[in-house]
Amino acid sequence: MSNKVITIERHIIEGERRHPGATGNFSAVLRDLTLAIKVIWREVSKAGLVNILGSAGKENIHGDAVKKLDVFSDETIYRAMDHGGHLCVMASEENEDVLHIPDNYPKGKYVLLYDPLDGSSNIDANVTIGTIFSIYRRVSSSGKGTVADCTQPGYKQIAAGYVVYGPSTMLVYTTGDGVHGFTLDPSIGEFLLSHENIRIPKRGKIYSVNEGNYAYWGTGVKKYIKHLQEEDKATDRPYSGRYIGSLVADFHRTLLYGGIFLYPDDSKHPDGKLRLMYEANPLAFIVEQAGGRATNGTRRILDVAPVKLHQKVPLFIGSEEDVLMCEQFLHQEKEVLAAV
Ligand code: P6P
Repeated sequence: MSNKVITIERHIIEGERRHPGATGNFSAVLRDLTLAIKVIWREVSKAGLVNILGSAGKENIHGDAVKKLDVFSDETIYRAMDHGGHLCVMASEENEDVLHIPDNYPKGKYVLLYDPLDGSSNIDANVTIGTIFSIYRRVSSSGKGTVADCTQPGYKQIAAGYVVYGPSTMLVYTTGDGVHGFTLDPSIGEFLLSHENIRIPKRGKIYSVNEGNYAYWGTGVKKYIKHLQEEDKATDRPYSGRYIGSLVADFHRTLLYGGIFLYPDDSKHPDGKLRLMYEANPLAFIVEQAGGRATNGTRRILDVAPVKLHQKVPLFIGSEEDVLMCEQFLHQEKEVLAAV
């Protein structure tokens, strides 16, 4: 007997039914977002054919060359979400300021933050890229949403998810009730439940970091990576190194296979490179819901108090035992520095 065919729409609605007093608005937000993701998938999956590759001739606020697919994805999500009446404001990694809901549309009680197409530097090489999103309840009382609505600490998230546009396209999300993965069936254009209640292994055998930054690393990170590379059968080392350079792809592999992904702060990236609101917080919510751990080296990612919309944060994320081991090396470095 084959497994039940459960679409993401059905999963969302059934999940909401388990929350007494749920209004259905939240389900509508996720459903609208899923439609936008299917539209992005359609363009990403034919990117090499319709010559929409190449730079849009613009730079985003971080100075990265913006690819046309980035722009398309950013606009697709905004247009899919601006009229539903469930959001009071949005914020995108590609836009410096918050994105207001047009005056002619009603404002709702939710906030959507998104990275429309993460890993975009890989687009022309046909390497896996992704979309990341976070949903919060508004903190402002009514009307237009504010920057404060978009800079809440990560533990306030009510949902988070990502899409990985790879050999198959998968959508992974949590609403605080476990982590669930859906694989897109292109023949019917539906995301079908394929990975129910994903749990990250307590420890893995893969580390994922850009070793090209070795010269900039602190001694704690250097000693930790060297530790993983040493042979020691008693502690199942050495680990394998895997780095795609596309956060969603590196994180998705870490979530399913275990291990650790790290983008540390270093002398070239004093605050790390990844963004707290658009990357670290949603993935931290997901990894904790799957039994893993995420820290900036000194504090749980979800407890970091945001000070600005696009702030960067060091990220150490993955299997609980691997992240705890990494933290030991980081703390030893701080103790040595403090003793000097
Ligand atoms: P580096 C892609 O541009 C990105 O934002 C993430 O997807 C990825 O993890 C990281 O940057 C890669 O950065 O410095 O290793 O090329």
